[in-house]
Amino acid sequence: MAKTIFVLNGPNLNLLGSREPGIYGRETLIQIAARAEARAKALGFKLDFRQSNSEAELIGWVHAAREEADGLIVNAGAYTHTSIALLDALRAVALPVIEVHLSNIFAREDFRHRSYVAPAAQGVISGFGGQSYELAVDAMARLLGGKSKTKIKKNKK
Ligand code: CA2
Repeated sequence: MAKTIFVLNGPNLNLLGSREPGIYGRETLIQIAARAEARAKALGFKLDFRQSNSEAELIGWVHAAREEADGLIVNAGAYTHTSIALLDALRAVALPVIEVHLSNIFAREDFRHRSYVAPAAQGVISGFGGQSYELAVDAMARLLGGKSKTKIKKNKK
């Protein structure tokens, strides 16, 4: 059976495509999800793509991932910069976590440079717009041992 990757999206990401195209691009979250799902399918994984404006709901999904998922890709939106509760939840779930952002948070305001999610993550992908999610799927597939694992052929001497 295909391994499942939860992709959790935080507050206001449901507004993508409608405002702030200069920062976040013109794609909607639904379009981003479709591209990421196609990438996951090609690599033999299943995505469960979710968005919530509620910190409590996001934490509930992290808890549920313990039973229902093999890895987590998280764009916590502004909770990235505020939520110790989300950090604690991500640390408690013994699954690989990849933090993802549409924008390059390090090229923006100082308050966005700090991520409370990052200490719980294997890595952070930030600044590639909707493509950040596809890159995160690639990275997660490698962590989980999917089809994208690089095979090095040794030459017989
Ligand atoms: O770059 C990212 O992915 C962010 O996680 C997006 C968050 C922001 O608070 C983080 O610092 C970086 C904001 C998402 C809000 O998205 C909007 C989209 C359209 C209109 C208004 C907000």
